[in-house]
Amino acid sequence: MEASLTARDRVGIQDFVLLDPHTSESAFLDNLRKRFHENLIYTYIGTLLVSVNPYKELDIYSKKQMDTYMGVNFFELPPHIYALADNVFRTMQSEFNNHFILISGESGAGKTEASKKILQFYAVSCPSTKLLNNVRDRLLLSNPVLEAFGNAKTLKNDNSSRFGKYMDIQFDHQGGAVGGHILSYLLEKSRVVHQNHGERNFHIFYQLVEGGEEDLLRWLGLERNCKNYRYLVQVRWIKTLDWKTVRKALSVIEFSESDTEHLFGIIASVLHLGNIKFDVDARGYATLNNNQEICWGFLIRLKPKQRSPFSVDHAVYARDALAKAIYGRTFNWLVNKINESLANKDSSRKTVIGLLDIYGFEVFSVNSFEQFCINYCNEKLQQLFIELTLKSEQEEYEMEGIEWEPVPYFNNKIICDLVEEKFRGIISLLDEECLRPGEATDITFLEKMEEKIGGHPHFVTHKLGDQKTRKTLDRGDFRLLHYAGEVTYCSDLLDYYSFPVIFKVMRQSKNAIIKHCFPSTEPDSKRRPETVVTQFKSSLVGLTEILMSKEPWYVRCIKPNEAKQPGHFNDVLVRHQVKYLGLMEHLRVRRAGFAYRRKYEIFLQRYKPLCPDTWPNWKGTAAEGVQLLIKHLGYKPDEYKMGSADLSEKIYFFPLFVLLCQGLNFIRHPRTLFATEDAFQVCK
Ligand code: AD9
Ligand code: MG
Repeated sequence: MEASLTARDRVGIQDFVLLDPHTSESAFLDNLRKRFHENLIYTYIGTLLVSVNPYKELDIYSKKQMDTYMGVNFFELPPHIYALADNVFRTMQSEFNNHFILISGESGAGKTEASKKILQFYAVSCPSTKLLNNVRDRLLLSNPVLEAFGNAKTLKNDNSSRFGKYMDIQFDHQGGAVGGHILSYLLEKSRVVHQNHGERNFHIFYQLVEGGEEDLLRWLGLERNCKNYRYLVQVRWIKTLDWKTVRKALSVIEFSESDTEHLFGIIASVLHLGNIKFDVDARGYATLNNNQEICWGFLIRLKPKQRSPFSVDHAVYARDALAKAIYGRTFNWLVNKINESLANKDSSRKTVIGLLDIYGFEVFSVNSFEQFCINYCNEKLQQLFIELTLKSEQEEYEMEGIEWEPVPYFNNKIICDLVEEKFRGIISLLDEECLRPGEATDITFLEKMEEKIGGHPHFVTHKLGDQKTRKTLDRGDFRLLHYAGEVTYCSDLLDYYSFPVIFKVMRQSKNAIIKHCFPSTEPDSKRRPETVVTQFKSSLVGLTEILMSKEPWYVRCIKPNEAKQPGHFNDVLVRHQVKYLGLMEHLRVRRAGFAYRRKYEIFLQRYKPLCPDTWPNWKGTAAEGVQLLIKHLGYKPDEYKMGSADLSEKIYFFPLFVLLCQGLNFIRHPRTLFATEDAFQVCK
């Protein structure tokens, strides 16, 4: 007994639900810290997995570990990302429905690593045939390619995802991974032309310049020195995947020689583009020594029946806009190309597990359009988590007629509304300003926000005073009090320049990818296209719909320190994350609620051997059987509850679409047994 107490003291508890019912935030933190120092980075809250970034390689991801977790009951082994992956897989197999794993946490917390571990687990644990191995390799190798083009070093993370990624892995009846599909969300294109101090451009640029074969570099007109390229001036060596890995990955996912040539041609031309320098002519307009057509596109903006020459600033802006457009469109082409290679042509029914790995919440000293979008995206995901866990779980008790003391929680819907509400949300106001090119400025946008949403408790500007946060603000800035912390944004979110001349030139390119990315059916410049932020908002609505039609699972990643150091557990930093991730509330609902719930039939099936005299001649209903069984096992009335929701009430929980696809068998708890923690111990 004493020995086990000592062990528990040392390594903490592997499921927070087993902590004292009145667990304080400090006790929660103590448990996380204890485990972290023992290299036990995973802890459960029921089926939710909390993961603390160890910032060092741990010997827990071997093939042997994978085998250990394969097909084993979730709670029977120490918490692990493999246990979660396996549980999701087996639930999908037995219930034949679709699932998703939402991996969240701030920048550098370990989301991308977690998603890679899950994918690797499926790659190893799924049935294998020659054909399936092909798919498996492509699924795995899509990662290094997308990381090369979509990740970069930031101050928060040396391998920070600068795009959002949702990946569906499709499984056949036997559980073989037969295909996949990737959706990408808003790449941070501005990084191509500008990086903050201490940050880098996308990895691929350095991989090419530093690792590219001599012949290739010569052909591309590149020198092996990053310092020679304006877009790469801030060179700092970091460990990334090497050039050869990216090359090999490209060939496995069916990129032809000519595809890769064109792709690297584009990367090189972006670098060359960045090095174009403009001079000033006698009238103060931008000129170029070089008189190529593309250069002409940078110097003159065609307005109807009028040519207006550019200043140097304008010309630089046009050059950078082109570099961003080329890179952004090429990235989308890349994702489509990968999707073609992952596509499953067989039309038989599949089930999917979706993996969501999005850029985490981030705060820098200067935060602009990209941070606004990234943090808005994180608000939306937190909102989804709240909707699906804290809110729906409490509603379920109400519906099942179970006595319940509501657990209060902070609902960040108020912040989502502030950003996205029709007509008066920040995005709407931004759209309105974008409709007034030439008139609208950062300041008019700011004034509009002050007028329309000045009274909002989560919005602050210089003029409104700093009562809400008591920190000074510059006139051009505004601050949002996000669920995860305060962020000050500069108000230059407006972006309305378009350069049709350059795009026309692009269409004449001999590079097949460029030709494809700048089609001649480009929406004409007279019709106002949707602004980038509105497109982003719509894509997030689409993502939410995709997720809501699936069964959710959660991995909440925590960053232990800002210095990316192993062994450092910063209490203040971790406490803050525990707070805003809503982990205490989630635990309270789980703990005060019912850790275990099973459909009567399933419970009976599994535990009737504990009461062998009664079966197999039992004639009553499943509910009566459960009553009998738990009485026989000696449970007291306050240790369990019998749910009473009927089928029609339960339908409310599941989107009609899923019901139609899966048939009524899908409904898991038409009548549910709820058990308290002690009862749950036996059930385990
Ligand atoms: V961002 O929002 O994309 O900026 P992520 O994705 O949350 O961020 P990432 O997974 O990239 O963070 O992890 C950051 C770094 O932490 C990795 O490059 C690893 O060096 C380190 N890390 C994260 N998880 C683990 C792990 N399970 N084991 C070892 C880890 N190292
Ligand atoms: Mg990431």
